[in-house]
Amino acid sequence: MSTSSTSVRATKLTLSLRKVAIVLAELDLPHEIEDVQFADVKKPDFLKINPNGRMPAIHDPNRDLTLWESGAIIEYLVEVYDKKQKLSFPAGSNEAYLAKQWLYYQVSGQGPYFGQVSTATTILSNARFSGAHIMPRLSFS
Ligand SMILES: N[C@@H](CCC(=O)N[C@@H](CS)C(=O)NCC(=O)O)C(=O)O
Repeated sequence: MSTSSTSVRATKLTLSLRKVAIVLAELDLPHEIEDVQFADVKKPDFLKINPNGRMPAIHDPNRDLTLWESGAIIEYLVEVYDKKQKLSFPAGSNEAYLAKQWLYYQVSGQGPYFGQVSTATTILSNARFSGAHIMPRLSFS
């Protein structure tokens, strides 16, 4: 079966994109990555793709399906394209539920915490360069 190229929209820097890109590469699925800037994800063009204004999002022309949320994207790619179970396990097996457990842990716990650290680090380092004081100062007399 020939597979048309899936388009992935996300800035190349984000961890959420890397997870999806790794799955696409491991499954040998042709794809192209459209480099979306952070500044653009809350604009109307991107909100038409993901009303939550976050990346990554994919469009799979083979099924005319647009999807967002990295966990949903990964589950979709694996269920539809990992027929030889290179990255997945038989549906209903204990291993399949354990894999799901780790996926949910990553998207609901580890991912957001790492995101907060990355955002805070960026804000703090920008503030240091600009000389701005973004942290409230306490003074005692
Ligand atoms: N739960 C979402 C999180 C997506 C997310 O937070 N993406 C970040 C980049 S890693 C983003 O689009 N940030 C832009 C913004 O929030 O304005 C997923 O796993 O896809």
